[in-house]
Amino acid sequence: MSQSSLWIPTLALASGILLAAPSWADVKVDGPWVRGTTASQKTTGAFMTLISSGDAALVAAASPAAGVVEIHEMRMDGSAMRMRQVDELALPAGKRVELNPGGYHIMMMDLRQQMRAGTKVPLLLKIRNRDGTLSEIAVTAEVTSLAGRKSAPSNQHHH
Ligand SMILES: [Cu+2]
Repeated sequence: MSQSSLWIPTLALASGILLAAPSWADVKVDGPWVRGTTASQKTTGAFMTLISSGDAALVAAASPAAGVVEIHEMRMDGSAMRMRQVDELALPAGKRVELNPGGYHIMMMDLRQQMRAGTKVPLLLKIRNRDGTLSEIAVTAEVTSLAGRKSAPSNQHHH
């Protein structure tokens, strides 16, 4: 049920020109999922693993299923877990950046419909490249049950 990864072709590849340090990062999206909701629930979270080929940052996200979409961070504040909005999430070259229920996540608010398990939700991620240019990645996230998913399945490959 996992979806194939999405890659943005670089301009360098498209034009056939080899650049020593391409400014456009290829960002791979692994295992995107959205937590299911009840009929009355108006917020939920979207989670995934991002791996960028070059230094970049996730600066915004959008979805037709939600009126407001923000990048959030969950962190301990004394003895309480709190979340707050962050301007951006750094994607250092080659590093796996996890968005999960205990850390960074994409907060979907003002939901326009119930998130039903097994359905798919489109998300658009806005990435800022090292040179300041923006690129967008279309992601299709699978809605899980209300209990969600504990960890990214891509971390648990055994052969
Ligand atoms: Cu949040």
